Amino acid sequence: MAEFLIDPAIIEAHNRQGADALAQDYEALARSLSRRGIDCEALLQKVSALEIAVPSWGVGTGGTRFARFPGPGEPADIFDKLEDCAVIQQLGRATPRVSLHFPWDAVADMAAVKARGLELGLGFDAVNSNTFQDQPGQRLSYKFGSLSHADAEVRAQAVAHNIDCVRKGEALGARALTIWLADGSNFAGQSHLARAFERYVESVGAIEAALPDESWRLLLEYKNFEPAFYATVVQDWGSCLLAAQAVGHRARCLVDLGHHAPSTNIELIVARLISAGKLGGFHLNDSRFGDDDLDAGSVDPFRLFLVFNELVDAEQRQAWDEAPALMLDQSHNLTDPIESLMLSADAARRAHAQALLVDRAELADHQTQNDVAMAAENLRCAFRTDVTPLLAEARRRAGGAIDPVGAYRLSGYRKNVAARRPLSTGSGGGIV
Ligand code: RM4
Ligand code: MN
Ligand code: MN
Repeated sequence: MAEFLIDPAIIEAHNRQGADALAQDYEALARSLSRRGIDCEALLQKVSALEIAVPSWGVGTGGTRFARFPGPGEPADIFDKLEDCAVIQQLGRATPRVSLHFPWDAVADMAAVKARGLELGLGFDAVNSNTFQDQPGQRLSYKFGSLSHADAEVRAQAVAHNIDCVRKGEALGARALTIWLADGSNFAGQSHLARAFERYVESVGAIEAALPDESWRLLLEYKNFEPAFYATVVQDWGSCLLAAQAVGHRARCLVDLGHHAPSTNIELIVARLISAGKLGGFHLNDSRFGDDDLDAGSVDPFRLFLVFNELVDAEQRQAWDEAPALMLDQSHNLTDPIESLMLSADAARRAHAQALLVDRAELADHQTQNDVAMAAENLRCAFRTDVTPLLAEARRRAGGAIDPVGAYRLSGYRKNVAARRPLSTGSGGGIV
């Protein structure tokens, strides 16, 4: 039995207020879905099974390159972060695992972190390495790169850090390491484009060889720009796929939705990576420009739906050996991170539910007949279905809140932690 940080009586009382309306809305939805030949209960089971990991770095207030405006009661260390993640899970019931980032979340006794997670009802998802910053006391600098650095000693240091992250992940019971690489150049001629990539692949190969067993995955991120603006070593899915293919079957590509140019067709990339057997996972968020990490589904929910549409299609075609891992990767500059993360997990489940509503036999017919209007309308029909009562009912049945943000506000959790956690500083810009 998990230790609850929000008094279950508060959730129960809040749920009681919304119970009648939800029962009516759920019944109405079930009736309208049944007219479309869809069993609402079966849909609810599938939606309830979708789990999304929460990033430990997402529960702190983020910033822009210019400034960070701290929020009240920000977590000071990994144990505080776990508490916030536990609240997200207690209310939302969609996020049972946390993704840690090292060295940000490193402590001497990682087993204590695992134990605390267990107490709070949390498990651990992919661990993340960080060679995009220098740490105090670090022997060699990453100013000019890490895994792709021209100097073999710097590369070895970066490889060793990643292997250390894997060991920490083992202590937590995690099964994947995610690498996002900041390496690249700002000037034409600064680095040798081909050799830098070769060095990256060699380094990643060394990390892959150090994975504990066959069940582990090495998830490689790509990003089109920043902090390198002229050339980024792993700038796109093509480079990422080449690396994953060169390294071996445990290496897969991770699609961070925010790591693309604004009008990129991400669902097409998803389809390609599935075909290649190399789609390892997602960092979900929404984005206007690239790596601005807005809340998933907050700007363009249709785009999120189209991504999930590819996933459901692949699942039903049995087009993969394993489903990709789903994680959020967001920066919350203006909102309470706990609220944003609950709403984002809900957005992911919503997109999944809508994708499950697509009538794929009918869609295939429209595609065969080249009935463009009806094919497009088929997808929009699924997207337009308001599955809000289904998502709320899934939470309620799992012991969560019908309205997670409402229950959270009622609980006074933020005020309580603000009273005991030291105020964090707002100086300087921040990446997350
Ligand atoms: C990067 C990338 C990584 C995350 C860092 C903090 O842009 O998305 O996943 O580890 O930000
Ligand atoms: Mn990411
Ligand atoms: Mn990012």
